Amino acid sequence: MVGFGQGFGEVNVGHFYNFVCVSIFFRNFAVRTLVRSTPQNTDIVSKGNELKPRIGLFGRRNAGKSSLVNYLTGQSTAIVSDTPGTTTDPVRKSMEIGGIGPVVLVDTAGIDDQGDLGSQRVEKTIAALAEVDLALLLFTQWGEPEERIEHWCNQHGTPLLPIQTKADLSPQPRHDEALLMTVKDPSLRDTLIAHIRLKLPETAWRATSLLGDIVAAGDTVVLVTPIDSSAPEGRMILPQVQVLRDLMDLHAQALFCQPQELARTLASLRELPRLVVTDSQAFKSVAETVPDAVPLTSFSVVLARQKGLFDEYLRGTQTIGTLRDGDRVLLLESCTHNVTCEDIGRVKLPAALRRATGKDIQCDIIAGNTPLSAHRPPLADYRLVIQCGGCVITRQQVRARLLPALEAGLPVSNYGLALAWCTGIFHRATKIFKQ
Ligand SMILES: Nc1nc2c(ncn2[C@@H]2O[C@H](COP(=O)(O)OP(=O)(O)OP(=O)(O)O)[C@@H](O)[C@H]2O)c(=O)[nH]1
Ligand SMILES: [Mg+2]
Repeated sequence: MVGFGQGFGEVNVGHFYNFVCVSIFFRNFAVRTLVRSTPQNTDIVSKGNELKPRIGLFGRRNAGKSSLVNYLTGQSTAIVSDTPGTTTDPVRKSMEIGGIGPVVLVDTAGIDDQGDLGSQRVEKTIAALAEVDLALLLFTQWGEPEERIEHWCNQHGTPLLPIQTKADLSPQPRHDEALLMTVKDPSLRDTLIAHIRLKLPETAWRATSLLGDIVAAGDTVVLVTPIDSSAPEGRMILPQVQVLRDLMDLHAQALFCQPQELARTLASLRELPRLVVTDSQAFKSVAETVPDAVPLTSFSVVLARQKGLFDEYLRGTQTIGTLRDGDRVLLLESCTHNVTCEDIGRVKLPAALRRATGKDIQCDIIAGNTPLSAHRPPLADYRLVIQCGGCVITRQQVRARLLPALEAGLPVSNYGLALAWCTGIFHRATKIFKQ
């Protein structure tokens, strides 16, 4: 009897499991067809970390998050154990997804962790949630913790893929839209990848042109870059390289020069350039040389448009004109190593703000990933938040970084736009992008 009962049970579960997998197969046939019809991005062969979309794995402790990272990457990168709370800090692992390119998987600590340390881990998990382009929500049972993540994603517009894990143990679906998964079945990997491909927004992985709406094939663009003591040895900095590459993709002509050679460079052209892009620090002298008829902007402004919340920046920057004595401004710097940024954030921008406003303004700076919630004084004490160009982070990470400020109703700006305001060229530097 016992044997029959066990066998009967296994057969039933097995049939149901097979039925579920077949349903998934047919459901995903449509997915595959759709995925195949999306444009192939074969020209992207490698990306820096700042361009790789982030896919986060969230769920309760023991939901199978680390197992799924290993399943997806085909490597035993993440520690897997049946002890709840094995993963403590977010762990990042790169992998390649066909048709998309490299992505970063972010394995996180369980969202149901408890105690003092546990709640600190949950805080880190929520911070990771804010910076991902797609959240995979893993669960074996659906309840309050899952609804909390779902609600957060709905509120912040983060795409969510619910995944019911350990379907080999319990294949009964517990959520209408969830994908049934088990790491015991290697054949489900393609289905999972197809769903990820479908859910990951194209804006997260397809690099958008920086100047494609302004510059056409055959146009000439002059790029002004001072080579001074803050310029790195023997190379150009990333924003300059990015703009150059964009212009080459657009089949435009790019002409580099230093500020002192700008007049000669312009005079050597048979017709006026379509655009001049300059380093922010040289903006003032460059603006005096470039004729009014030629649109002028800065590398930082070009990058702010691609990476940041440009409309919010345009509005927020005007707050500089209303700053009063004693007001505090918070500067956010995403890298902790770039000497040029340190120079701007710690010295040039605070000095420029004081000079431009004639007010005694107190500037504080946060470098790296320190959560804004942990910063003292609290956000409410600030009149304005100014974010750096974010050249080492993704667009979603810039958004995540500024989210607490936006939620607190604080105006936000950007290094390039704030410097442009302080040197009196804000309107000129942004005019071309408002037309
Ligand atoms: N049967 C079965 N077991 C699984 C599956 N996925 C994970 N497990 C097991 O579930 C346990 C927990 O897996 P982990 O991947 O460590 O879970 P986690 O969500 O990373 O857990 P924390 O790091 O503690 O939050 C381990 O014993 C895994 O072997 C699955 O699909 N089927
Ligand atoms: Mg884990």
